[in-house]
Order: sequence, then structure tokens, then C-alpha cells
Amino acid sequence: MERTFVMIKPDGVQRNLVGEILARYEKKGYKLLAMKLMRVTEELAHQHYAEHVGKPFFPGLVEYITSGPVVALVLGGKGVVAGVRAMNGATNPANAAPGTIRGDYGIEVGRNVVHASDSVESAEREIAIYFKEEEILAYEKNVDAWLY
Ligand code: FUP
Repeated sequence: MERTFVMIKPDGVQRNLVGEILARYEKKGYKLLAMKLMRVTEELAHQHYAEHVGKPFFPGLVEYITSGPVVALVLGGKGVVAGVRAMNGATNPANAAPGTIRGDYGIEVGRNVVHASDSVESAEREIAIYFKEEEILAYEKNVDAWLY
């Protein structure tokens, strides 16, 4: 099953948007394969955003992403990498369509609420930064069996 790495960034946690954002991914049909509330250290931030080291916005990005707890997720499903990127909306919330997470909840590019991997390759790279393979669960879902 295709997998992607998603993060609800510190502003999402502080603004009480965790449940709302998770609900969107769940209702779409993506499967929650791993989840943890954690802090991003400076070292993790450098690994995650290695491609942005040296850019003018990098110090601010590290300060932001390390500023408070985040929710790290692995989601699975057909086309989940592109699907979650579409649900999140454009990187800059100013350009993100209404109905997307950033379009509905964000204003500033430096406070854009969520992260999601941009390709299958970067998803596998980012999943490995944040999760051990044993923290990622494989399981079947059967609503009826849990209702009765
Ligand atoms: P995305 O793939 O949507 O996470 O976007 P990028 O990899 O281009 O950027 C990573 C993060 O850097 C964004 F979430 C926000 C931040 N950023 C800025 O703060 N300013 C910029 O000009 C570009 C990106």
C-alpha cells in the first residue's frame, strides 16, 4: 500500500486543529498506519528539511517546527501521496484553495499548519526519519465486527 508522511505542525496542535485535520484524512478513506505526538529536535529538523538548508527562510522554519509538539503520522492508501498534498493545499496558505486544510485554516507560509511528503521517494525517506518500522502497523478494518 502506498504510504505518506504527514505532520500536523506546532500551530495546528496549539490551535486545537488535530482532531479536525485527522478527521479529514480518516473520512477520505486513508488508513492511519502510525501516529505520535512528539517534539521535532533541531537535528530532526535539519534532516527533514535538508533540501532547504542555507535558504533565507530556513532558520525561521527550524524555529517554527521545533517550537512545540507536533503530530507525526503515516497514512496509507491508493494515491495517498498526491491525495494528501491535494487535501493540504498550496504551500502558501494565501494561494491555497478554500476547502483545503491550508486554505481553510492558514494565513502565513511560515505557519502553514501541515506537512505532507511530495513524492513516494520522499515519503519513504521522511517516514524513516520519524518512525521505526515496528511503529508502523498493518491491520484490517471491519466496522461491523467492532460495533456488535
Ligand atoms: P511543502 O512541500 O509544501 O512542505 O513546501 P516546501 O518544501 O517548499 O517548504 C517547506 C516549508 O518551508 C513550508 F512548509 C513552509 C516553509 N517555507 C517558508 O517558510 N517560506 C518559503 O518561501 C518557502 C517555504
